[in-house]
Amino acid sequence: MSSIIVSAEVIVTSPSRNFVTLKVVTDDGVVGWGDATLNGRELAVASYLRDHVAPLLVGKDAEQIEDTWQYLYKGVYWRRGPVTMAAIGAVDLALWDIKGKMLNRPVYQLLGGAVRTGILTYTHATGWDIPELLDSVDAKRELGFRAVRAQSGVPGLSTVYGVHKGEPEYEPAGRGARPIEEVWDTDAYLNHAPKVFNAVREHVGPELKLLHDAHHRLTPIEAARLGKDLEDARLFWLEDVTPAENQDALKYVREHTTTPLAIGEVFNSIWDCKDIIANQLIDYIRVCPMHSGGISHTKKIYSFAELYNVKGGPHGPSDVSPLSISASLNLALATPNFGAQEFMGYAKEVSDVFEHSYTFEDGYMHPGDLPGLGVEFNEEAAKAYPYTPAYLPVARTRDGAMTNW
Ligand code: CS2
Ligand code: MG
Repeated sequence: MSSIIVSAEVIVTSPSRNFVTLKVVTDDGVVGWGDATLNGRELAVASYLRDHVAPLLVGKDAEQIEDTWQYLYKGVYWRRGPVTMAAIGAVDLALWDIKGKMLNRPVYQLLGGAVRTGILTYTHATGWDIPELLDSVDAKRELGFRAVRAQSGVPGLSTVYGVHKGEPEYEPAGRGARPIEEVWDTDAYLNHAPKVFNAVREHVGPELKLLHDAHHRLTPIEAARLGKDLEDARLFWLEDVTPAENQDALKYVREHTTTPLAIGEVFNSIWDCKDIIANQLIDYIRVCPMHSGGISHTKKIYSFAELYNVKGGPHGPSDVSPLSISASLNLALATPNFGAQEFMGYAKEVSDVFEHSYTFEDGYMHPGDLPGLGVEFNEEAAKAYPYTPAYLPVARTRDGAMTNW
């Protein structure tokens, strides 16, 4: 059986939100799909793939996944970065999908097989005030989740990351030609957060795994204060307490608190992760297999993290497609050092385009046992959802200065 790539095509579609999908076809007609969605910069990755990568894939052997990865990483000179690594990630996902289909096995079986029966999965609960948040947490528990991320409104702020205003689900990217601008007030947030999480822990009892995302907004000492203030709430993890570029900052946080830390969703290569893992500055690494160079590269990050007892905790928002979720679940099933998979879920129309086989039951997900990634892209259905620009918000402090959204 030959596996020479005869075409590579990029499809941008927008069922409820924008997604970028790579379609790779071999001379035997095997089709592999890869996700290449970078929220707010989708067209940059689409062009990188369409204009610079797809022509180079034609004629290559689809079975040579690692060599193709090395070719696209070392052969570009300008290495790393979110656009480059999402493009490489999409190719990697598509080639693993093809290899699984050629061998009639799900990808996790090609990664060493399952080391667990299911993948602990967390989802998002949100509320503008504490009662509304408690109702949202209860609703997620009733769905069977054993781990829930809680995000609440902050008195005095009209918008807060992670909290939606009545829309069915939280979608941060607003449609339009320019990002919306939000106001952020760290003091108000730090004063309110302990009340929120003590109330949630009081309400749910000791069993439920509680998570929270600070979304890159704190200074090191503010992060240390928040971690300390939330210790009674016994979080499963506190995420993105500080902007991840300055990893040494976490040494100060670690000195002050035992609250477990998770960082890495904006990382895109092992080089971003090396020091933060080797210096034990985090407990969970949040890389998403597509954004961090694909299954092949993320597996290397997880293996490195295993040396330091750091666990995988992959980013799984609604702004990566079901192809990425399935890639993440396949990798998680075969990874010994694993914590929890994020899964926000999708609007109904996403399933019209991405026909997936992963399942959720009693708090755990499983990728299913269809060959490859187990997700098929419906090209006809995709035509009904044309791309329109959408951007993540920007955030300013009350004095008007830019801050981290
Ligand atoms: C968030 C993301 O899910 C998370 O942990 O940090 O939803 C993030 O805000 C979005 O992926 C940005 O597009
Ligand atoms: Mg996050």
